[in-house]
Amino acid sequence: MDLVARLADIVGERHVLVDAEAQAPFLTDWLGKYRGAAAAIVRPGSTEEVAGVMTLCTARRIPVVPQGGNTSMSGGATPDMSGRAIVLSLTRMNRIRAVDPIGNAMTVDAGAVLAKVQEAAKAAGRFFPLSLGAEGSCTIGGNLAANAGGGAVLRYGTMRELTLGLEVVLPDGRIWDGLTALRKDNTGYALRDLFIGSEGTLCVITGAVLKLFPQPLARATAFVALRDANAALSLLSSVRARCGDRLTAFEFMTGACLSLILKHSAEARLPLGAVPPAAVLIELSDTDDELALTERLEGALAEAVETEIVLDAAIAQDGVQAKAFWRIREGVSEALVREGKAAKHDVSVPVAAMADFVAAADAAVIAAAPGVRPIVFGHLGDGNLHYNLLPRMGQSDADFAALAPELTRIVHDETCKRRGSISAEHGIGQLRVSEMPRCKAPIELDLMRSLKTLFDPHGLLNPGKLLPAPVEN
Ligand code: FAD
Ligand code: 2HG
Ligand code: ZN
Repeated sequence: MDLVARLADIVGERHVLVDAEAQAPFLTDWLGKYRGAAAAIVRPGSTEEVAGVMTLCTARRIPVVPQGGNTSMSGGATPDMSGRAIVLSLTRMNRIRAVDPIGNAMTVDAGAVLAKVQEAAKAAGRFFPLSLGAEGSCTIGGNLAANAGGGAVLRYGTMRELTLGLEVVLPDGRIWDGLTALRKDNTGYALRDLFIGSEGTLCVITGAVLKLFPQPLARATAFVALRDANAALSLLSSVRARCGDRLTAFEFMTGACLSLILKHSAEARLPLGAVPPAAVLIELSDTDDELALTERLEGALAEAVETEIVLDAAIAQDGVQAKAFWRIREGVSEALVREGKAAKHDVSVPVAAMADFVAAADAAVIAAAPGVRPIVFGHLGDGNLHYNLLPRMGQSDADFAALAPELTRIVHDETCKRRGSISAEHGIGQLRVSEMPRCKAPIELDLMRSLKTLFDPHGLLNPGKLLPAPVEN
């Protein structure tokens, strides 16, 4: 029987898409950088159906590209152009399976949309802290596969730290039910932590047990103008000393980011007068009362104004204003897309080295490509910067695309010099795969390849992503 008919037997005919128009949204990425082709888009409705699809695809040696909300920033969920692969879309599997307010845990399907998971936690009087610009469409499976970070990592950690248990399907169709909610379990190798961050190359994640936290009842949010990244680091250190764990987010943007947002969003309004050289968005949260929290933030900022670390600051007067501050920060990616095709980098370096990194990377890329426009923002408190480069004004896409690999090498060299990482949160996907041999130790690549062969001996899961093909001797 042909492949499509067999897949339809497993998931139902309606859930196997072969029509070009129906397939289109699954075959390109959010940034519009990659395009692929597929034998079918397959939309299973249960873990057993995923297992059935994997068994069939392994028997027939059909590549499988797992996909959630398709918001990857590294081309991680887009198949290649061969048309041999199927895209396995998990979005029909979107149930909240259980919420346990006493154990502070919830069990969800991998295709559940992040915003729905946050809402379900809230409805139970609890809080799920992962928060990012794509939360209205990204899924828990994608968040896990990418080990997503976002705006609250400083306080709560990345997806790996927010997860207690996993359910996965292996390429041969076996199901591992690791859906436990244990906080302590020392019974050998941490498979859960290996699968998280594996970018769809080792298994298909079908379910997860997530950690819940108390609902923060108070928030205080400020938009702060600064001279540069050095001032931002001084401010981070003093706010942290005064506010401790209440510091939830510390997000950095250069003046160039703010100008770009103002250019592309008619409704964006800066809470400060003129566009400053740099800015940070600070959020404190607590289960205590709001007045005390706001006073704490005001105190920290007043001290920083006195010592001339801060040029100007606005504190949100209510939730609506706080949301407007966040919209500015989360609008940078969209503004970048509207401006042109950026060379995207997602690096982390030790927090103390961040200002030095920005200065060195800016100088090096401008020397290599005069007029290139660094648009630098990100999660400064986590040591993670989105170091984006836009072409010089008037430069054609083709000209800039020819230059981009060299600029990427420069940015990554500055990163590695400081013992940093070339992907802090977006993953390697296909965007960074060619940089892996330059930036990862051979022993690490070797071990990763051995694991890949163990779990996926025929190399069928998400081929071409994360791991570069080995060099033949
Ligand atoms: P997809 O894009 O569908 O897939 C991502 C990767 O996971 C692919 O490799 C795919 O093969 C794999 N995958 C998906 N589902 C499964 C599964 N069930 N089993 C196995 N593998 C699977 N990321 C951050 O970390 N922090 C941010 O602040 C952030 N902000 C963003 C803002 C915007 C506007 C956008 C568009 C993206 C942002 N991202 C951010 C990037 C992205 O990582 C997240 O949006 C999200 O984690 C991806 O989830 P998804 O469901 O869309 O996954
Ligand atoms: C963010 O922090 C996202 O807003 C997207 O991780 C970053 O567009 C980017 O480079
Ligand atoms: Zn980010």
